[in-house]
This record gives sequence, C-alpha cells and structure tokens, in this order.
Amino acid sequence: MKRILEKYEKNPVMCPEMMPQQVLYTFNPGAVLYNGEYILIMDVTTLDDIHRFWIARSKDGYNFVADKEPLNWPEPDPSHPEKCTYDPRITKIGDDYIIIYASDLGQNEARLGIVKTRDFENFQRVCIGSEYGNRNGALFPEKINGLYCRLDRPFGNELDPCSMWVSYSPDLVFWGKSEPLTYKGKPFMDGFKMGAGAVPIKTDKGWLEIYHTVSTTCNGFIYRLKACLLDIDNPAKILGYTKDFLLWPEHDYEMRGRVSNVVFTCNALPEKDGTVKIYYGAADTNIGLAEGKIQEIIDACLYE
Ligand code: BMA
Repeated sequence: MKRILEKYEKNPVMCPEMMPQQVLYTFNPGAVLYNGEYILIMDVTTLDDIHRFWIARSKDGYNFVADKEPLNWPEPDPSHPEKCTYDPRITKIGDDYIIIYASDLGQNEARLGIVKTRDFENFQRVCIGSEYGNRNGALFPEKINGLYCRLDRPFGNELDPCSMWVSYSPDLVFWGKSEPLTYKGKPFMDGFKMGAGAVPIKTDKGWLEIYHTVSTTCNGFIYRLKACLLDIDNPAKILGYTKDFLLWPEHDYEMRGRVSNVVFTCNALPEKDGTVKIYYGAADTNIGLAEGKIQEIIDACLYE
C-alpha cells in the first residue's frame, strides 16, 4: 500500500507545445538507450488526425528535443496498406532494434507490424506479423528455447475484453505456438481488458512485465499500470503480479486530453543503478516520466 513509482516533478517531458510543428497529440512512446542517448519513438497525431511516429532525443533522460520531422517510416506492406501507426515497443536483439507496433488501416483494424533499424535513421520493414485485432506486441530481448518470443493481445478491439498472450517465431515472420498467460493454472485476466506494456526486463526472479489494465466506469475507461513476473523459460506462466496499481492518472496532464484518464506505457528502461524509467502516455496527449526501484516492483509482484 505505497507508491512505488514516482512521477518526475517537471512532467510532462513531452507535449504538443514542445513539438517543432503544430500537432494535436504526443503520446505512448517506445523508448531505448542508443549510443548514450535516450530515444523516444512517439505516437504523434498530426493535424490530419493520423498517428505517425516521431523521434525525440535526450542526453539525460529528462530533457527531450523532438526531431524536425516525423521519422522516415518504410512504405506500407502491399498486403496491408496501413494508415496509422502507433504504440511502438522497441527491443534490441544483437545489433538490431526491432519495433513491433499497431499497424492500423484507420478504423480500428490493427495488426502487428514489425520494422527494424540499426541507427534510428533508416528503417526496414520485416513483415506484418499478425492477424487483425492483435495489438500490444512486445518482443522479449532474447530468444526463449531457441525461438523469438512476444507478448501480444489477439481477439481485441476497443470495446472487447481481451488479455495477454505469448507467441513464438523462428524468424520474426511466422508466429504461432500461441497461448494465453496463466496464473495458478488458469487464464489470467486483470480488469475489463489488459495488454502488454513494456518490453519485458530479465531479472533473477523472472521476466518483469509492466502492463496496462483497463477498468470501466459509468462514463468511460480508466487505463492504469500494474506489473507481473513471468517464468524465465515459460513466460506464459505468471509467477505473481502486483495487487495495487503502480501508476494511475491523477494530474491534469493525465486526466484531460484526447482520451481522459489514461496512463499507458510501451517501455520500461532499466538503469545500471537498479532503477527503471517509464516514459508513459498521459491522456493520449502528453508524455510523462515515472521512476522507481526494480526490486520494489518485484517484491510487490511476489507479495503472497
Ligand atoms: C488503447 C491504444 C492506446 C491508447 C489507449 C487509450 O487501445 O489505442 O494507444 O493509449 O487505447 O486510449
């Protein structure tokens, strides 16, 4: 019953007013450390109401400057002429940074897209890597039992209950062996719907996953963050999860915007000192930073 993640006092670290051009919203970034720099690939909604990816960079993790233009995104796959791209999760495997994101035809027709880069200047398409209705794909940072492994969320649109699954691939293109996450042998559901947030962090107690859980109220959804620990060799098995919320909307920049009452993450960056930085989307309009100790999140997962 205590606050584990502290929000940065100067939040938001990015908002539409900080962009070099007029835009509507800046939110839900993927985050990574690259060449000593913090890089956010943000969802940015331009004036035509399309979500595009746009990079912001920082030397210290607190002060970000957005690039002058949206990033140089590869042409759509001919089989899926995506119009909107959002919610990128960035995973480093070898020298590649692999981005799994929602690739949407524009009317809530999302599939998981996969694109890679080595320099955050040039991006190559790997594939469209799922059926329709799948979102929140987060690739583990190493192969598990010889296969790429990702958390994903099939069968979902905005209004359906849906939960986290795990899928495997030999090559990042063909995905299968899919199964829902379970806790104590039963399919796991937390809230009205839920989905992966961050790229999982490897710890000596298991994979630490920060996820979002959605509650319903009489006039809409609330998005909040929690965490679970997954078995190292069988990540479909949840070893424990936080009873209490880790992050919730409470300030004006989280409660007012394109979608009110939302905190949502696509990242959790572990630092060498045992802390984690989470750059979270706030009300689908701004980006906040929350920090905490990884050990305290693990302890909260294993409270039983
Ligand atoms: C989810 C995604 C996120 C968004 C959230 C709240 O379904 O679309 O991009 O932040 O809804 O609107």
